[in-house]
Amino acid sequence: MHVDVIAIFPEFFTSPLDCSILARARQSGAVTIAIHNLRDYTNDKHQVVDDYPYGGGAGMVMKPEPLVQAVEHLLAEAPPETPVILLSPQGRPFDQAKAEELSTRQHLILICGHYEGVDERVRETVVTEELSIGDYVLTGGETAALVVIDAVARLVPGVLGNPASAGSESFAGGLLEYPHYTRPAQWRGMAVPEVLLSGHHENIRRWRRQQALYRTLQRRPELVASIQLSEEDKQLLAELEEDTDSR
Ligand code: 9D3
Repeated sequence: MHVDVIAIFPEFFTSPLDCSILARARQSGAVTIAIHNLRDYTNDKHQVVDDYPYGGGAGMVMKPEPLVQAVEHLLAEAPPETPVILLSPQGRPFDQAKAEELSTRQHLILICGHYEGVDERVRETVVTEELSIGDYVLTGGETAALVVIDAVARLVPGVLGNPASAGSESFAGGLLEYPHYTRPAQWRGMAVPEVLLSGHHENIRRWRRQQALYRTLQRRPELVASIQLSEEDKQLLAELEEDTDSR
């Protein structure tokens, strides 16, 4: 997969994309990422990328011409139907299903918004979809682009060593994860649950499923409501209601 990012602060991306799994993905060639400085697509001496809003009001608006020049330049080298994604607070909420969908694409173009917003005609001209990463206010679209790149890149085949680790976790199964423990078995007076030391794989599987259900019910009840519970799930939940020990 190739990702082009258009930003006014290209330096923002250097360390996050040069660390850990993303650095390895780039070195291996499974994911290539190019950061483009929006100012390189201006035609004036001062490389101006923003201007005052028509109608007045606070803040500045990103000018359409540099953004559209940048996108058109990148689209010329991209496969047909390449998504052009604007990161903005007005976008559809980004989620795991969207990450999975994007991970199947050969090429993505991400536009990081800044200032009060982007001239509406950029959407009409080149943007194919608009994504938000959640209902909180960021300083700009760069952090959102990093979130999207991180969530999508790890799903690209070959990026994670073990293909199972991409799937069997929070959200992939629709539930939050069960609690994890490692050595020592006793630590600061706290014991690892007995069942995990028992070697009884079926009991461990049931305990983990029950814990995942319990946690999700406590913390994210809307997720439990959105999945299809098996007969075993219903039994595990009923057990929790009668038995304070299994919580
Ligand atoms: C007071 C009006 N603000 C809209 C909520 C203006 C505004 C704030 C922050 C305009 C742009 C921004 C910068 N944010 C993004 O570009 C952004 C974002 C976000 O703030 N939250 C969640 N997802 C995203 S994606 C891009």
